[in-house]
Amino acid sequence: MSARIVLLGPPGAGKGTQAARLAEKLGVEAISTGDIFRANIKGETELGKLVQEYTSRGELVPDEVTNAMVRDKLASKIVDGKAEELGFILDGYPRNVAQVAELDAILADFGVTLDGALEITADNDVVTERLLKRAEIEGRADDTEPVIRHRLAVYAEQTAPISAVYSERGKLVQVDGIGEVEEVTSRLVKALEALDD
Ligand code: B4P
Repeated sequence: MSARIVLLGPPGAGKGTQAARLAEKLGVEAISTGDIFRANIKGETELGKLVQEYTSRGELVPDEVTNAMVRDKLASKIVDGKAEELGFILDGYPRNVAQVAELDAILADFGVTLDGALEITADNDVVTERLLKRAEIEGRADDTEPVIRHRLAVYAEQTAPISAVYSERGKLVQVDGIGEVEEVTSRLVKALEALDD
């Protein structure tokens, strides 16, 4: 099975939910840039102070900050210099074309390649409903209606185009994100097998 995977899809498509499930199945770590930012904001670290204004507005954090953080995180996962054994599910990264190029560069520096990209699809009405429901439970600062609308616009403008990049490389499989969580996981596992072929 593939073990170096990026998970794409709009906010609320289920990336975080599915990344954790897939990572467990594959025995690799799920790395969520959103989770790392939120942990830093909560811990009031320098990074947290720097990114809070962007995440709370639903803007992308500047590339130089995100790229450096992802490079460090992936490098820290290499055990005994054996980069070929590095496995991950990246959730929320890359999020624009420049980040795709940086991920290519990071992996090239490590001497490894990406197995592929899985894109979870879901329309704006469904994801908005899910995020508003999450707002009632978790109260995330970026799950308010105006910020969700802005996140979806940022997604359409900056993130959606990267699917075409992976598709041109023959590295993209799209998966319907509508349905029960377990059902979506089964579709993703099948999609992983398709990437392996
Ligand atoms: P993220 O944390 O990545 O937020 P997200 O896109 O909203 O996805 P999330 O993982 O939370 O939601 P999910 O779809 O799993 O990013 C937050 C912010 O961080 C960004 O706006 C940006 O500012 C910054 N950031 C992150 N990465 C960055 C990068 N690379 N570059 C620059 N900035 C970056 O789930 C949503 C809800 O749906 C959950 O409540 C879940 O329970 C529910 N759900 C999931 N699957 C479901 C299903 N099948 N049915 C019903 N509900 C479901």
